[in-house]
Amino acid sequence: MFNREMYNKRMEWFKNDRFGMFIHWGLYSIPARGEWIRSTERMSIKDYEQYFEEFNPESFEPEVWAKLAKEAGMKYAVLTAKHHDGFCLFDTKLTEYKSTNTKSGRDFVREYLEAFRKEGIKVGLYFSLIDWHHPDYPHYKDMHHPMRDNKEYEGKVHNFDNYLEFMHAQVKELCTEYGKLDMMWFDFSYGDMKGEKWQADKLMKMVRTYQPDIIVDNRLEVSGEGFGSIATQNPTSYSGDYVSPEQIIPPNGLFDEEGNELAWEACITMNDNWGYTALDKNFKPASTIIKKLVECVSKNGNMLLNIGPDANGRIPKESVQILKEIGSWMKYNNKSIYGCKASSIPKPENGRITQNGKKIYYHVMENSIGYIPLYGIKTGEVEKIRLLYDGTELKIVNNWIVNNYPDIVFVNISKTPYLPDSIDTVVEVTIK
Ligand code: FHN
Repeated sequence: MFNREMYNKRMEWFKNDRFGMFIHWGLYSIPARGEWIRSTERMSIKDYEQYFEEFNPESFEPEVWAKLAKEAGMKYAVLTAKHHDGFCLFDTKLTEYKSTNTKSGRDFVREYLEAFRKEGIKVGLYFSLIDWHHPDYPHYKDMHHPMRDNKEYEGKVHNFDNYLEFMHAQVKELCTEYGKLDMMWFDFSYGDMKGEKWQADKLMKMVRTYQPDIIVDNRLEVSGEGFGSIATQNPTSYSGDYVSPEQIIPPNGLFDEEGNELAWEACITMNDNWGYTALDKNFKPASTIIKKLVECVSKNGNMLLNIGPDANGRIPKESVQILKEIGSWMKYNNKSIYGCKASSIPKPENGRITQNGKKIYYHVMENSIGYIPLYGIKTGEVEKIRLLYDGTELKIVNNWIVNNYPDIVFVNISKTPYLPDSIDTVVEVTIK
């Protein structure tokens, strides 16, 4: 039975923190053509073996990653403990296909967890339900397996129960040997590979036995497509805790069947790939990402922003630059993100609104001619108005220019045609 009270309790930090770092990193960082390379290029285990032999990320310094995440204002992080290729960044006892058996000899999951916890960042692990390295994972005619159209595998029998035992035992290792985990990011269900096919009820009961407060995404039931039973009044035991839209911000936010707000987290790449992709320089400007983070919060959502470190363990310089620029904005404006949610005031034409109780944050992204209109509040409701970044008092304008519009509060935030912050100038209105 779904316990709504316990659910609300464990979701508190998630709904408060709003901004996290996704980290896709593994053997696929060497060929640098994306984390699906085995599948897209139909590589056999043997073809892919060279990367296992080579993997030795000498520049891996999780402290540097953690400091950068903190500087960017990120409050939680999720690292790929294992992606679809089956390679484990942790010292699992269940397969030899793990980082401690590479030249590096390191348990990267453990080091990541320590470094991020030290910076006060909540820690999550991504765990692929799919495993293209395991002999008992379906190969031929599977929708995604690298050998899906290789006739050599036609008719091969795979003992899926055996795979499930292995997969569950790996999740147990992560849940029992690495301290408190704040989040588990299962990825992903497809076709009939969903729900009880993963023995999801048993899996989730085990996860919650060892990590009672852990937050889990909804992908034991769905992929980036579909919401799953968390959007219904009767979630399954494995519904997960939130919806995980991928590469999209839900246009109108998300609501459950009864119209109640639904927790969600948009996972977004900085360029066009999750894993390090050397030729992909299609990075979104920091200004766009800042505006999109605000958009998520204004619709009751979170943003999980991805980095794909290279084979050496270094975060691409473009991503570093973007994170620093986001950090410069967050440093002065984070009160309009953390603890904030959608406002009942509709989106204004000059930007967006986030709200935390009696504090309404007007994110002004487009300048006006003259005074700035703050929609949805009346003069009599206002206790005070401040520019968020430096606390400057803003007086309500009362003159012949604005007097025709008594239902809108106007302020003067700049004597020049330019907004003080061209990306997003945040005006904090405290209401009575
Ligand atoms: O196939 C993966 C993909 O590589 C990546 O990990 C994303 C992140 O959300 N999830 C899957 C596709 O939905």
